[in-house]
Amino acid sequence: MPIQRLAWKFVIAGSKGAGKSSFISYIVYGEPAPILPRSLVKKSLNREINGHKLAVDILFQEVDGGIENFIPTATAFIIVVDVTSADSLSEARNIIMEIKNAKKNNIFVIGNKIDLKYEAQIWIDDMEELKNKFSTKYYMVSCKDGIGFETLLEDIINSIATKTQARRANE
Ligand SMILES: Nc1nc2c(ncn2[C@@H]2O[C@H](COP(=O)(O)OP(=O)(O)OP(=O)(O)O)[C@@H](O)[C@H]2O)c(=O)[nH]1
Ligand SMILES: [Mg+2]
Repeated sequence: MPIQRLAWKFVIAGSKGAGKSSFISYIVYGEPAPILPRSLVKKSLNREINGHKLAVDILFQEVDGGIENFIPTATAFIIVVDVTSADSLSEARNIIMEIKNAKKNNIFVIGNKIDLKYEAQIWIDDMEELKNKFSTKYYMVSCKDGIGFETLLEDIINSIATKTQARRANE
């Protein structure tokens, strides 16, 4: 079976201090080590999805400020929300609307800092609202203690690969 080689760019956006760098660090290195303030990191993976062998290079690009220049080339958008900040949710909503206006999909919302749940201003209901309105998937995580990362990347990869395969099958 031939191996399909794919290169994906994941754009990581969200409010200041929401945990974008920590999220990338956790996904790529398995620990919340502080990395470069504006991260650009690659992770290579081999997977078999729906009977297809894939070799995927994922480039994680942290975006600070306007997302518009990053929309055309992104494969997926990961919007990090700090659950202790209501403003962080408003900012996420604006970013999602901008992506949707550009007719792009593959948007994943990350509710981060759930270790601070007693200080949370945002919870599952708010994430469900985004999901219903914008068809976004969401995950609740803590980049501090690693909760919620068990199947997160696999789930995102599966979701994108399955959509890509379905699209190719229709071509
Ligand atoms: N308690 C807690 N703190 C977190 C968590 N994730 C990130 N932080 C802290 O939040 C602060 C901001 O984290 P960063 O990963 O730098 O966030 P960022 O979105 O990249 O920030 P900017 O690039 O400055 O916008 C740091 O002090 C982190 O240690 C978490 O899950 N729980
Ligand atoms: Mg950062």
